[in-house]
This record gives sequence, structure tokens and C-alpha cells, in this order.
Amino acid sequence: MRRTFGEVTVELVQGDITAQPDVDAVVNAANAELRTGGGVAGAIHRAAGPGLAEEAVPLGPIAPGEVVLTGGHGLPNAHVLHALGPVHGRDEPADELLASCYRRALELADEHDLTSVAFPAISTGAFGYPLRPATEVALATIRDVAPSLRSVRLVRMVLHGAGDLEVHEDVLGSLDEPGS
Ligand code: AR6
Repeated sequence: MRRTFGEVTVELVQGDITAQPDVDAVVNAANAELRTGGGVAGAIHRAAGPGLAEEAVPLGPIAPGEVVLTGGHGLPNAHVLHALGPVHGRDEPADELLASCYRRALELADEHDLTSVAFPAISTGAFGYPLRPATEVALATIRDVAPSLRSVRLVRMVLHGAGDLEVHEDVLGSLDEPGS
């Protein structure tokens, strides 16, 4: 499913964040230390190889809502945007911290003249953020940031499971136009 906000297309797919060779940057659902981990962080660090941690770890620790950019190393993408989502029930205000992950990742991509970015559903795995509210924050933030982007033209959400994709399709379909 796709929806366009101004000049920015938001696309929803089911798949693996490490298998998106046609985008400039993939977003990592990182830990504060920017090391490998489970879920997305494990998959990204495995696919990228040890050079990714060598570059990323000295940039940490980062705080919830923060994002840093590195090279893609062994990934098919030029860059990785490492975003630390809020831990549900601990990091507050959770919705603002989660929104900051999406906003800062898109701003950083734009500052580096990137045209396409793929996100996983940040915080919805090990960090325990309930899927539907997380999806609402993610997609509303992408919509709201879209008009200010000069370079980014494709934002892809890569959902691991069919159920996650369905929730994203439902939320994207019912999202109001920007500013309405
Ligand atoms: N591609 C796309 N989505 C995936 C993939 C994949 N390869 N693997 C898992 N998901 P998580 P978080 C989905 O736990 O909640 C790590 O250990 C998954 O089903 O990766 O932000 C780090 O080291 C879920 O919907 O990220 C941190 O400590 C979503 O991606 C911590 O987990 C996010 O799940 C971060 O937790």
C-alpha cells in the first residue's frame, strides 16, 4: 500500500529491513550503546558486519528519541540511521520520544541529501510499545514532517509480520491529510 503526502510517498511492505537494497538508508531500532542486539539491531549488525559496531559504538550512548547516522558497511544501503525508541512504561513522554525517532531520522536523511529511507516499527518489539498506538505516532509523524523534506521522496515502513502490516494499512488509510 502507498499513500502520497505532497511530494513524499509513504509505502508499506512486509519484509526484512536488511533486504531493502533500493533505499539509501535503513533505520535501526537501536539500543543506547549502538551495539548489536536482538530483533532489528541483531539483523542489521549481522548483515552489516563488525565494521558497523566499530563506527557506531563511539557515537553512543544516545538517549531515547535520538538518532545518529553511520555508513551501511556490508548492507546494500549507503547508510544506517540508528534510532533509540522509548521503552514502554519507562521512557516518557513515550509518544513524543517515538515521534522524535521518526522526525530526526527523516531530518538527518534530508540533511545528507538522501532520497529514500526504510523504517522498521521502532519500539514495538523488545521495547514493548503497543503496535497500534506506535503505528499512529509513526505514520502521523511521517505525514507531518513530509512537507519540510527537500530531498527525501520515499519513506518505506518494513513490517515483519502480516498482522503488523495490516495494522499499518488500516492506520495509513484512515490518516487525515496534513494540516486538516
Ligand atoms: N526486519 C523488519 N522488522 C523486524 C525485523 C527485521 N529483520 N526483526 C524484527 N522486526 P525490535 P525495539 C520487528 O525488538 O522494540 C534490540 O535487542 C519486530 O517484530 O527490533 O525498538 C535492541 O538491541 C518489531 O515489530 O526493536 C534494543 O535493545 C520491530 O521490528 C531493543 O531490541 C521492532 O522490534 C530495541 O527494541
